[in-house]
Amino acid sequence: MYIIGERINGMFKRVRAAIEEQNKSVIQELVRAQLEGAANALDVNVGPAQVDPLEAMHWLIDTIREVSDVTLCIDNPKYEIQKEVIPRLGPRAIINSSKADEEALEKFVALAAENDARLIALTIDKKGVPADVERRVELGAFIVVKAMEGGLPMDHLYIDPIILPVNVAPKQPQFVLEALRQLRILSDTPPHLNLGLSNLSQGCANRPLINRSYLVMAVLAGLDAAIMDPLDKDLVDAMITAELLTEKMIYCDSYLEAYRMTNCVGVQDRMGCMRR
Ligand code: THG
Repeated sequence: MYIIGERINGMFKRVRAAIEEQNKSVIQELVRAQLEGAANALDVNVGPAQVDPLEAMHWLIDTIREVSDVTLCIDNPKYEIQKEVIPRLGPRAIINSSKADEEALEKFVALAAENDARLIALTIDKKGVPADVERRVELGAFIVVKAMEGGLPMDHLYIDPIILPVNVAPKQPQFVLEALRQLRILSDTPPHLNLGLSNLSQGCANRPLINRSYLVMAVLAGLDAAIMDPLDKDLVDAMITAELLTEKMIYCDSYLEAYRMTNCVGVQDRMGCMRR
């Protein structure tokens, strides 16, 4: 699983305040903690902070870069912002995200291809998030075609079938699992599949348990990337165990530590190895 840490998001009150007050230490502590957790990349989202969004994005990136060269996932739907930021980040940066309409996809695919960046594309069209499996898969197929036409390698494409809160949309978690199964067999080299996991439990009790239970099911359905909370050790352990049980790794008594040793940036940093 490619873990994109969700914590640097203005949706969280502390982060919002840090952005508004330009308090670097709050952000830099979240970088350190998420890399110590199991993050492979960090999502960066200005959220509802009362500031210029482009300036705030630059400030967040500069603040993160003072302490780490970890891969960043720029979470903003506006092309104008992505086009300013992505060329400065170097290869493997992640554009999060494009909707699945022709105009948006052509622009975002070109931006990703030109900069050797990766793209998360949502199965959302002008009518919003589909209520069913079929439309999600149809939009997924459209995204794959547009990526191929624009010269973006499948390995750089992440399709996100959008998970919604289970308390208001009780059928959607099952529909998204089925969409993942079908999206995985869309093309010979399949696109990666991503979810913003915490959406699922917004406004619910037992949030960690709901997220953890669903992540295990989603791994079985083919999910291989998630924007999620890398500070939640139980969540990460459940994900690693789901990967063990679907034979993505071989069992050994210390499989949890073995996964972290080989897959996690924080551990690699501590060991003085290359960061990804
Ligand atoms: N797909 C893609 N990108 C995404 C999402 C997605 N980016 C944003 C979001 N969804 C994923 N990130 C989060 C981050 C935080 C929360 C949910 C999803 C969250 N925040 C608390 C809340 O709303 O209750 C904040 C409150 C607080 O604790 O201060 O749950 O789906 N591609």
